[in-house]
Amino acid sequence: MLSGIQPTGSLHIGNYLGALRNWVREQDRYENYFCIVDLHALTVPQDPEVLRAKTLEVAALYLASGLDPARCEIFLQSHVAAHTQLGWIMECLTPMGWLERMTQFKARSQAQGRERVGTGLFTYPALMAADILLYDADLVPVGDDQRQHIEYSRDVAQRMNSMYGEGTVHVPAPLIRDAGARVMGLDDPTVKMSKSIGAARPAHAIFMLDPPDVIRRKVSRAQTDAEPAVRPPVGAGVANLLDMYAALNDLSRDSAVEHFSSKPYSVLKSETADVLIGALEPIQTRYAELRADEAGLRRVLGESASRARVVAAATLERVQHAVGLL
Ligand code: AQP
Repeated sequence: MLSGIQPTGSLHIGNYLGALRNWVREQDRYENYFCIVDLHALTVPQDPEVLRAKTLEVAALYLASGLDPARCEIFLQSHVAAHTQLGWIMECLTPMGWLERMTQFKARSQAQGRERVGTGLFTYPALMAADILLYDADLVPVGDDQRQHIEYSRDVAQRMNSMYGEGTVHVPAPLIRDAGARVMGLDDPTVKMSKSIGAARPAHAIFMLDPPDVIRRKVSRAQTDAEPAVRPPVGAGVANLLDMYAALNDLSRDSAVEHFSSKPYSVLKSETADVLIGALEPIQTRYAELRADEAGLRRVLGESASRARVVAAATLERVQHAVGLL
């Protein structure tokens, strides 16, 4: 199993429910590779100091959330050079049209203008395919927003196998859980919660390191609708709160609707804030301990990277040979 998060800002509850929590829960079932995809972060402008700080923050949050370095490799993408080496080969195998169809690229390039976005934003799915294929991953647990990129990784893996022989690379599959797969913005439930929007608009996201009073305030101000109480069919803002409540309590949306049926939104918000605080507080405590021992954190990253390099080098060599490199 392989997955990763970009250190592009503060992690939010969407990153936790859509990705991290599922990784933690399933870490006993698989051989796990969880990277912090710092090279992907460079696809948009970054302040170098902030990027370094956020990289360590994300690493500590992986561990604080419960990823166990004895059961998972936890490392930085940039510390395993094979990612960029295989990324180049994947780029060469990828028709431009495939990347032009990626909705994330289309949305971002439309927002910023094609002349202004970096080429790395366009080609980053090829690097992501390399991330996955290097470890012969069977499964890639992600939130719903990454479905198209994983589909592309499968397509390019199949293309490589059909050109250079079956088994050159292993074809991966996405693992997308229903609960928490798409947490929406608190201030605008029509867009997915995201780190970058959250940095610009603090009311947009619950960050994993938000203190309890901030969580409570943000939830109390979350967008709902003109109805006074929870009654189906619920609007997008109410559905988002119900889904968070359900995911954190391991309930279905229907059970959450039943629990809050006809109760005012103030009750929904107060109980949702309670479960958010209850889930995040122990993570925050552990996080503080981990940050107090930065050498220990760096040691985990270093040792994992050494082991990951060995696995990645074997795949890279296989592919390099297959495509005709001496
Ligand atoms: N809102 C979300 N709901 C559920 N899952 C989500 N993920 C992200 N947002 C949500 C999942 O978190 C993992 C890490 O994502 P990423 O950092 O690689 O990139 P992203 O999807 O672009 O994350 P953000 O938060 O939206 O960051 P920015 O603003 O920097 O782009 C992935 O598994 C993703 O599915």
